[in-house]
Amino acid sequence: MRTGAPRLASILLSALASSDLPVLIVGDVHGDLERLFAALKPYPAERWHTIFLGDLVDYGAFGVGALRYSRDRANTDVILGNHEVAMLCALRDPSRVGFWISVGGQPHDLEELRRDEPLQEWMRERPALLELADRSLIQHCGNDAYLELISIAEEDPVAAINQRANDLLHSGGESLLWDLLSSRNVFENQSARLERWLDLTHSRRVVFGHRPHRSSRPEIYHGGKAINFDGGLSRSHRLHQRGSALAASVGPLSD
Ligand SMILES: [Mn+2]
Repeated sequence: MRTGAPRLASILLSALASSDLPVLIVGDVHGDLERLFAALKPYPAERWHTIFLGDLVDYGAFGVGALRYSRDRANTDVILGNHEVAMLCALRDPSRVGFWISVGGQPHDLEELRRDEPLQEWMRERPALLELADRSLIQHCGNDAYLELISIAEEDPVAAINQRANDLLHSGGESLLWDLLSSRNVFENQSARLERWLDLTHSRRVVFGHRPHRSSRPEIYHGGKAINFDGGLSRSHRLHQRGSALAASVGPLSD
C-alpha cells in the first residue's frame, strides 16, 4: 500500500509528465491527419501519456494541423524532428524556402504557421530529447549526432543538448540543428555506438523514428535497447509503402 509521501510525489510527477499513465509512442506523422486519427482511435488521450517523436510536418497536407493536434492533446509530449527545424528555418529565412520545399515542405502550411506566432514559439520550445522515469530515452533520430551539440564531459548531457538546441532555435542556428537531426539512423546496425550513447545518457533503451522501417510493428533492435516507431504512416511520404500498418508507427511502449 502506498504511504502519503510517495503518493503526493506521484501526483506531482503526473502533473508534470503524466507519469502514472502508460506510454503511447507516435512516430513520424508527416501531415497525414487522417491516418493519425485512425491510429490513435484505440488510445484515448486521458488514458495514455502520448509522446510524438517529431516530424509532424512536411509531405502531407496537414502539417500545421498535426502540430496543433499534438500540442492540444491531453497528457502529451512532443519532441523535435528535423522537419520542424527545416520549417522554422524557412519561416525565418526566405532563401531557405526552396530547400525546405525540396524536402516535402508545404507552402500553405508555412503561411499558416506565419500567422500563428504562439505556435512558432511552441515549436521552438520542443525538446530534442526526453527522458522517462523508466530510463527510456526518446528522440527523433536513431543516432548519436546530438552529441555534436555539446562537449562530451557534460554532467547532464540530455539537459545540455536540449538547452543548446533551444538556443540554436532562438538565435538563427536552425541549419546546424537540421544537419545533425538529419543524420541517418545508425543504432540498428552499430551496437557499439548505441551502447556508448545509452551509457552516456544513463538510459537503458532509446526510442526513435525518422526513417521508415518495413515491419508491421515498431522495429526492435539489440534485445529491445533500440526501437524504431517510424512505420511510414504518411501516405504522402516519399518512402510510404502502400498498406503500411498503423500499428507500425503508433503503439504502447512496453515495459
Ligand atoms: Mn525525420
